[in-house]
This record gives sequence, structure tokens and C-alpha cells, in this order.
Amino acid sequence: MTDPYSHPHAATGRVQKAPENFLTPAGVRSVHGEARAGRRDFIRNAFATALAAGAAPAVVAQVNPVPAAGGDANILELPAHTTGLGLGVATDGYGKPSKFESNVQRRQSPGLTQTQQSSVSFAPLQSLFGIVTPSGLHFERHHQGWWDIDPSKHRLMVNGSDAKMVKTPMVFTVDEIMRLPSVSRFHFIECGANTGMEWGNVAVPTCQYSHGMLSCSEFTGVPLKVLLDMAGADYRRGRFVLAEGADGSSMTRTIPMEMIESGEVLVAYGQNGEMLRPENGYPLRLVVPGVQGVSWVKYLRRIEVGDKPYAAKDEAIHYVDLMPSGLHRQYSSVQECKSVVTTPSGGQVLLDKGYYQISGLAWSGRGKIKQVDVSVDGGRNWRTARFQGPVMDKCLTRFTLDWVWDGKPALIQSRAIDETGYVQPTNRLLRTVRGTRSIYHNNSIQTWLVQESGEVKNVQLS
Ligand SMILES: Nc1nc2c(c(=O)[nH]1)N[C@H]1C(S)=C(S)[C@@H](COP(=O)(O)O)O[C@H]1N2
Ligand SMILES: [Mo]
Repeated sequence: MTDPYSHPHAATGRVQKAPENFLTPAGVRSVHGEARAGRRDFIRNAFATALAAGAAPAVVAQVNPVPAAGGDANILELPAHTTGLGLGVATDGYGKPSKFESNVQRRQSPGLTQTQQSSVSFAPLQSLFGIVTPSGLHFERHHQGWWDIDPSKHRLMVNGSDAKMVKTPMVFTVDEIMRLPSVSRFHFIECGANTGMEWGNVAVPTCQYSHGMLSCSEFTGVPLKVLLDMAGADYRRGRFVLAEGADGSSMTRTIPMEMIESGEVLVAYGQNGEMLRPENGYPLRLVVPGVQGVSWVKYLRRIEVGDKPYAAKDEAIHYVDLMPSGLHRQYSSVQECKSVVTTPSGGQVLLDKGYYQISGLAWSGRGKIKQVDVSVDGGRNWRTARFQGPVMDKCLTRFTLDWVWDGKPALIQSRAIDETGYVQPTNRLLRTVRGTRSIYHNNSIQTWLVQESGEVKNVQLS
């Protein structure tokens, strides 16, 4: 007879979830104070304090005890849901997640911003499966708050920077756009500032805060090229467009015409099978696959065709990369290849030695993911992960790898390679080129330290 425990999967380790609600109101106040004092590692400190004080809810994994005499009551005693009548259909006209999952929320990083209107909420990557972000958990980035705009009053104008750039300037209603031939495509959107707090040193405890300005949806809409064709754009002179949003932030971004001519850029109204959520730009948003989130203009109301980049405030002053020389790089919009292990990840606790499935996400703004390697010894040895589900262009790719934890400290990393052959850089390599003072486009390899106690910490290897 074979020993069932010789199979690595037989002894599977349990994971205690990261305490997502780790700050008390008092903690948030002190964090605000520290942030004003210019400290960068305020969230990590608050997290440690909360853990030490036991403020974090102890979400202990379900224990499957050795059956006591008399057996497992969960099997033997019939629960109410087996003996009674359940709730009726359409009790809730729009279904919600189980109440037992109420801790899975997009969250604001305390102390990061002064107002909630010009702020960001991070998606709980550590709690998600596969590649699609449920629309209610999609990260949010608003420069001036969000609006639920009446689609019957919303208009999209297409015009030129001079009288000849488009033959017939046009104004579309949302209905008119929804009648045109549509496409549906899966793409990731990542804010250029994702992982931006980690340039200088470790700043945040969990992957929700280190990588959660990242989401992935199936978007439905009309290629912008179709609208420009209808308006008779001059593609020879008109090598750029300006996209403008209808909220008070006057969000405007230049998009190079090649991207639009490729047919990839969409004027989208659909997200994961339904209309866009108001937080994500209802009723119309631009989808610019592979490009940083800021170019995905929400509440899209105007497209202007022009012959040069516009140097709008959100591309001349913001969303530029500060280089070690003190100069800024502009228009570095494509999100380079990147990956992160979402479990085990910061704040989680491994409760046993034994088998764990390492799982994470990889993506590239330049195309498909070709390979993901995973290390458990800080990058000395690498094993190739397997892909779970589809591998799509400019889309999140889920990877997994089997791992048997021996109870000793481990340094878990993932390194993605895209179809262009680009390899995700280490922290050290990225800093050699980009310095440490930047905010945007940090795509370096993430390291999670699994301590002997099983606690997982965000660390950086020098
Ligand atoms: N109109 C408008 N569009 C906008 C923004 C905004 O504030 N207003 N924020 C931009 C930024 S910086 C990002 S990262 C993405 C975020 O999209 P999301 O809120 O759907 O996640 O929207 C972009 N488009
Ligand atoms: Mo952003």
C-alpha cells in the first residue's frame, strides 16, 4: 500500500489571510500625522502596531480536527440550510457576494492622499482568483471624484485641431455608439503609479497596497478608428489625438495615432458583461491596451485629432519619470512587463509546513506573457511556473507553482518575460537606470519573506 502522505499534496498547508482591516480610527489619525511629517513607511509601521496590539481580526483557517469520539458535528448534525426552506429567487435583484466574504474590499491607503475625491482605492489582489477583477472590486483612481452620469445627456464629440484635420466634426450619443459594430476584449489596466511608494524602500505591508492599482476586465466597445473614419480624419497629418473626460479634473491625454490605427484603442461602454461602473467611467471610457491607466480617459466626451502631442498637464507635469540626472522622461506610457505573487504574500501567515500552491499574476503592455519563473530563495534558483487559463495580449495571466514549505525562511519572487523577450528587472537593476526618486513605472521584481513563524513580510533585497 502506498503511503497517502508521501504525495506532496496530501499534507497541504493552511494560509491565514492577511488582516485587511488593520487600522483602527486612532491608527488612521496617527498615520495621517506621520504622512504629513513626510515619513514614507507609515503604513508598514501602523500595520506592525496593529498586529502587535492584536487589533487585526484573527482569521484563522478552518481546522479539520481529528474526528473526536462521536464524529464531526458539522456532518452529523443537520444544519438549518439542509432541513429548512431557503430564500426565494430574485430576493436580491442584483446579487452580492456572501456575507462571509465582506472583508474582501477595495481599500484606500490611509495617509496617502488628503481628500477622497483626489485619491485611489486598491483592488484586493490577494483575495482574487483567475484573471478577471469583479467590477465592484476594480481599483479606482479619481482626480476629482466620480459621477453617475445620465447616459441620455452624455455626448462624445470628434473634432480636429484645425478645420482640415477631420472632414466632418461629429457628435455621438451613447445610443449611436452602441449601435455600431462592437468588439469585446480582455485587458489589464494599471495606474502608472502602481508600486510607486516602493521606489525608495519598503513602504506597504500587503500586495493590495503594493500592486492593487491593477485590474483586468472584459471591455466591450467600438474601435476609436471607426469613429475617426466616420468623421473623415486626416491620418497623414493627424498623428495624435487628444482624449478629454467630462469630470472636473479636465483629464486630457495625448494618444499616438498608430495605436488607434491598429484598431486596439476602444471607446468602451461594457465591462465584464454589463455597462461600465460609474466609478470606472460610465457611460463611456477610452480603453488603451498596454498603456498606463491615466490614458484610459473616463467619462469620455471629446476626441480631437491633431498633428503634435498636446503636453497637457497630466503628461507634462504629472505621469513623467524623474531620472537620476534630475530630468524627466515624458510620454513613457507603455506598462512594461511585470508580475507579483499574490499568495503567499505580505500579511498572510502560513500555518503549517507542507504543500502550498504559489499563485500570482503577470502582465505586459507590449503583448503576451511568454514565461514566468518563480524563486523561493531570493533569486538564486528559478523554476518555471505553469499558466492557468488563457494567455492573452495585454491582459493579466495567472500563474501557479507547487511548493513544499520546509518551515525555514524563504524569499519568494516571480519574474515575468514577455513575447518581446523583455525580462522583468530586479530592484537593483531598475534603480541603476531610474534612480529612487521616481513615482511612476516601477515594474521591479517583488520579494515576500516567509519567516520561520509563517508570517509573510514585504522585503527588498539590496
Ligand atoms: N475623466 C477621468 N479619467 C481618468 C481619471 C480621472 O480622474 N478622470 N483618472 C485616470 C487614472 S490616473 C487612472 S489610473 C485610471 C483609473 O481607472 P479606474 O478608476 O477605472 O480604475 O483612469 C484614468 N482616467
Ligand atoms: Mo493613474
